Amino acid sequence: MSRSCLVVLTDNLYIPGTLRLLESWQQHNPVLPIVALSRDARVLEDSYLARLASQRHRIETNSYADISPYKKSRSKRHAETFYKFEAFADFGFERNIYLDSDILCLRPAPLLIGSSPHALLAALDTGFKSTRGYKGHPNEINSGVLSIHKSIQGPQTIEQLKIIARDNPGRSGYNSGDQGILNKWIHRHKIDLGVLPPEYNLIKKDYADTSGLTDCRLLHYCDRKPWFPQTGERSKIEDLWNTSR
Ligand SMILES: [Mn+2]
Repeated sequence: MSRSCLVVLTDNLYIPGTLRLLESWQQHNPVLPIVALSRDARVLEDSYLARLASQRHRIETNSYADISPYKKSRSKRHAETFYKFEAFADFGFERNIYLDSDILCLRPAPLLIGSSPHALLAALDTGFKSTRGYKGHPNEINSGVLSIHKSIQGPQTIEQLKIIARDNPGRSGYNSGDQGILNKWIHRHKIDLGVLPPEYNLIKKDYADTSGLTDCRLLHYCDRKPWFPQTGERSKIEDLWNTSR
């Protein structure tokens, strides 16, 4: 029995990223049981995903219906951002290693695979900028890479996150979406956080900036997604998504 599982959250827009992430992970790391989560039953039927995943769970979206994330947002996708809370469910493993589908694994990630004394592992969000409405916390984490210990898995955590999302969903920028809620939750519930080095979640908003790639383990495509149709030149960083096999 493996002590950790890999958890991914996907839908019909992100499935190309999910599959590429899993392929790249397996290229550099020991094989781990994969848990795939989606609100969309058809996506969970994807033959490649079905072959890879040892557990597939359809997200019960009714329990999120009363959480309205962005008052002014036009983005439907963002309304689903809170489904990431489901990565905190208990799937029967000591640690859930959650990875965003817009991440590409370039090198081994031993700190995610080994054991850790901390309840939660995450890297800091290097792009974080506080606003008038949201000052953030001393350690503002990025929610794209998480290692979640059994002690904080289960319905109680998911309910704590939903409560914050209902009462204090945030409005814009870093104070919106799942990441803002997660940071508030870490702070409010004094979660024991271990900070991962930046190469475990190298956040790229500017794809022309190729710094940090030589020791990067997990590359996070925070701007346009490399599998989306695109006109014009692709950057070297976007090319990596296709060629680093
Ligand atoms: Mn992401």
